[in-house]
Amino acid sequence: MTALITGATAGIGKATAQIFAEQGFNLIITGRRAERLAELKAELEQKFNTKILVLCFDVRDKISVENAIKSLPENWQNIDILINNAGLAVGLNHVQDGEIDDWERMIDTNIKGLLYVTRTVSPLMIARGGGHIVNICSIAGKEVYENGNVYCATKHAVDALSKAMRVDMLKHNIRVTNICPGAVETEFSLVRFKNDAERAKQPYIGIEPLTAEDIAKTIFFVISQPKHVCINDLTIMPTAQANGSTFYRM
Ligand code: NDP
Ligand code: 8X3
Repeated sequence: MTALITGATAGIGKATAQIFAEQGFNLIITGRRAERLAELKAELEQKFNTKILVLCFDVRDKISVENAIKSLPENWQNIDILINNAGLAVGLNHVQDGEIDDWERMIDTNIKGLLYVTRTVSPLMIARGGGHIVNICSIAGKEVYENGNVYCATKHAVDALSKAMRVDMLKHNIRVTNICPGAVETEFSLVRFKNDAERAKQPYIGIEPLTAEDIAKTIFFVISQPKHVCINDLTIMPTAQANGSTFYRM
């Protein structure tokens, strides 16, 4: 089995690569930070009996996405599982104070990037008669919260696209799963707060957040179901988080 994971240089994508490699999957790991991808490949190939292929590209660049995936050797084009994970939040402001560059980064990465990758990989799955696409959405794709505006809108788009893909790809035997986590402690908050490490810790103060491994295990559970079972939509939260904006902090 071969899986392609976008955003494997950190957080949920990296943890997913670790679990999949442990389970013997061949992996195509992608992201923009080439050094981290090379390190992860070396680590996983040394630890586990698996093959790892690195593709370094920015999901926002549709030509790079197409060229990278089309450059895959023929045996690596047999992609069984696509994990559309690469994504980010940048900034946390009211709409009237928002930075337009931040909005564009989120829209270009979370919506357009996911579409470019899906547009390139799904025909390969169709040609082989099936596959499984897992879109990493968010609780922000189910609800909105103060200051979340554009990030929430991008994840609502992912939620809609998961439903739409499920319909369009039904006759091609492609399962589509939408996974919606609450707060997961990764590099996400550091990116959202533009490398302000102190500010980045705040969302996790007084709660036990989810870990990247929690989500990776959930992804593995979803893709391990028998062929006739599709988990369409899964929301997973820290016990101390009730919804997009309600936390119980000790
Ligand atoms: P991290 O910041 O730890 O990891 C994000 C990954 O996305 C990195 O590997 C990064 O790789 C990749 N990425 C970002 N932008 C691009 C780009 N333009 N092109 C290619 N790769 C890119 O965050 P998480 O692991 O937490 O986030 C993963 C997904 O989970 C995101 O879609 C996020 O929205 C979602 N999510 C996160 C939650 C959380 O609380 N952490 C909760 C709910 C959903 P590189 O920088 O090397 O390109
Ligand atoms: C990330 C979770 O609650 O910060 O998608 O939007 S949240």
